[in-house]
Amino acid sequence: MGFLRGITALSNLRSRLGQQTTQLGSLRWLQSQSASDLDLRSQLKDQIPEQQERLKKIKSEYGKVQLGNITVDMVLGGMRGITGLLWEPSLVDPEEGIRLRGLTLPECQKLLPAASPGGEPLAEGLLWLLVTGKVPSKEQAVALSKELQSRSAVPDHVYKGIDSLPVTAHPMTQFVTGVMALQVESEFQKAYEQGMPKSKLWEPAYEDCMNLIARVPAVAAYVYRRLYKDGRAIPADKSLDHAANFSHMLGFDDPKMLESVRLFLLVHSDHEGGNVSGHASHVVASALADPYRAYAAAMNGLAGPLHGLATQEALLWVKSIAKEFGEDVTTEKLKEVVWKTLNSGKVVPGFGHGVLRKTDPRFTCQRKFALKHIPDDPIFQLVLKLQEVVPPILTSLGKVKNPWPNVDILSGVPLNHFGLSEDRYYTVLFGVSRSLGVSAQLIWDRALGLPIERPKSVTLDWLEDYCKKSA
Ligand code: CMX
Repeated sequence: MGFLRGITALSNLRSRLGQQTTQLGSLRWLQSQSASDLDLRSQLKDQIPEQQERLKKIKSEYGKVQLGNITVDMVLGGMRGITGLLWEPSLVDPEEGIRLRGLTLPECQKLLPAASPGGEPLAEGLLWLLVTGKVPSKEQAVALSKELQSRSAVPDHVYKGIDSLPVTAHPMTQFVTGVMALQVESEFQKAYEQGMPKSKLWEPAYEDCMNLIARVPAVAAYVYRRLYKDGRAIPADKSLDHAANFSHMLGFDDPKMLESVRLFLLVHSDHEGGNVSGHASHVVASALADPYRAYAAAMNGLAGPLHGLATQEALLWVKSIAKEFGEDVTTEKLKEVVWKTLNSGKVVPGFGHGVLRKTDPRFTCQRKFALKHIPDDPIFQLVLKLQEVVPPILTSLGKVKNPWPNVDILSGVPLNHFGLSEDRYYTVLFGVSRSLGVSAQLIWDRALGLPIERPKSVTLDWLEDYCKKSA
């Protein structure tokens, strides 16, 4: 025993001595390092310029190198031109623009049931079209309206969740918080947990999507009333259609405002699947996350300034021009403003597009509406001038593929005219509209049993090696 204890004591001493030597070594090594060597951020900052140059070089020297059916340009260029998603409710042609289930926007306006003869389509009819591909009768649209109303009650905890945020939180943050609070009632999640087979999952997906569409207007209206009005929610009016009731809950009952909201829901409802919000919802749902989670993901993408936040940015921008230079600002002054925006490193909001190569038909559709209902609105007049001034300037940059106006430069103008003037709220309106298209696809995702999405990614090292070998 004594011998054994002696051996243990010796080995403990050796290991303590060893530790001390190592600690001394570490200390010396530490002393030899500069503060920036030990700081992750500084290390990263040093690496970035080199990697940026590397990326540029790969693009310029090897952009056209093929990787199977695609090119290096496509891998590095936000996957432009890669057909990689199935999306049923709509399709965007670069020259012609959007078709909702094969119908152009003017065709939708002509064929879908309206609240009054010749008026803008009912959102319920539009939803029917997006889900089934068929133009509904007025009776079918009214029946769907009743179905949505029967699903529209929002649990109190949703409002409490929103109330827990500071009022300074962006309206989209408050809206998405409300959407995630709605998620606790997901039928899809329950059904999955209970072992529902994949082939039947479209049914709870349908339940969630319809509940979501029915409830988001009240959630959105609550955010609006909390931020900009007296904080008291306006109860739903069951005699109104989906869009008109949304307008009513926001606090606007002018018949022309109701028409503006119906048009807004139409033009923003869907834009095929590759845009950030559509794509985000699709990929999240592909993991069999429920429709609330998928829609919330879409909304977080929509809140980016290059996508749906452009609605807010465009209105803010045009109004700031009107404020600074007056409504009858000269063309020369407008050119200066556009250059100033560009030179400050910003994009010109409401112009350009990732897929379209012509003026956005959603812009044209709203222009027609504005000419009919608010022809003398000064902000509308200013947008018409910008429509002339901006494209030649963007073209002169030599890199912009589409210098023409998109949906966002005009979509806020009629609503602004009728009193909804809070620019920062506009992306929430866009989000309520998108619930229609995104949900229609989420139902089909599950009905068609689409698989989990898993595109391949590569590293810069891999890409460079591959390009060099190919060259
Ligand atoms: N103002 C300034 N520069 C623009 C521009 C604009 N309106 N549109 C494109 N460009 C620039 C791009 O930033 C890009 O510059 P870099 O190469 O220096 O990065 C270059 O022109 C090429 O871009 P592109 O291929 O023509 O367009 P992208 O597909 O890259 O981007 C979009 C498309 C919409 C993000 C871009 O046109 C843009 O930023 N527009 C303004 C924001 C906007 O209105 N977004 C809403 C779009 C509709 C929607 O999703 O709701």
